[in-house]
Amino acid sequence: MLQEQDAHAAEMERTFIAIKPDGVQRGLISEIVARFERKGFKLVAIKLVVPSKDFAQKHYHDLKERPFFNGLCDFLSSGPVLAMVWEGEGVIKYGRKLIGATDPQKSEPGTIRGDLAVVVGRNIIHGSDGPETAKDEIKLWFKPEELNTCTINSEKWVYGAN
Ligand code: IDP
Ligand code: MG
Repeated sequence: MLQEQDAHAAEMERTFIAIKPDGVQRGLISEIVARFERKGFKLVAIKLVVPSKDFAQKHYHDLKERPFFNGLCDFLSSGPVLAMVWEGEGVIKYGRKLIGATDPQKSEPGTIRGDLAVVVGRNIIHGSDGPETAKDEIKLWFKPEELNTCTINSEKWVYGAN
């Protein structure tokens, strides 16, 4: 049983997910949070923040050469963003699956962007694209003490270890 638990702990990962100002303004918070929650992922941190433009530029630093960078950072800092950390086995990759392709026109129906967004500049949600970015983004948006370390009882029902 201990081995099972250790294996489970080793597989655990965390990702940074944010509902951008368009998703917040459109009243899509509960719809989006519900999809991650119902899947069985664990909510580790959540807060509503209005990032400064400087902060938005830090968050999207990888894209600074792209023509849409300035508009993107203006947009991210234009209103409240729901910043979250979700935990679970495979949550980084599967979170991206739940979100769908960057361009909502190419996102499958059933995904968040496929179901709830129409254009790439207003695609309502951000999700880390890999383990390194997840680590960096969680560190940028949250202080360590904002991350919940409580055990959630439903985990044994999601993973089977108990
Ligand atoms: P991702 O959000 O799916 O990871 P990225 O390529 O990292 O996509 O781009 C970050 C964000 O920049 C996108 O979510 C979208 O809001 C915006 N973006 C990406 N490509 C374009 C574009 O061609 N025009 C306008 N905005 C774009
Ligand atoms: Mg990205």
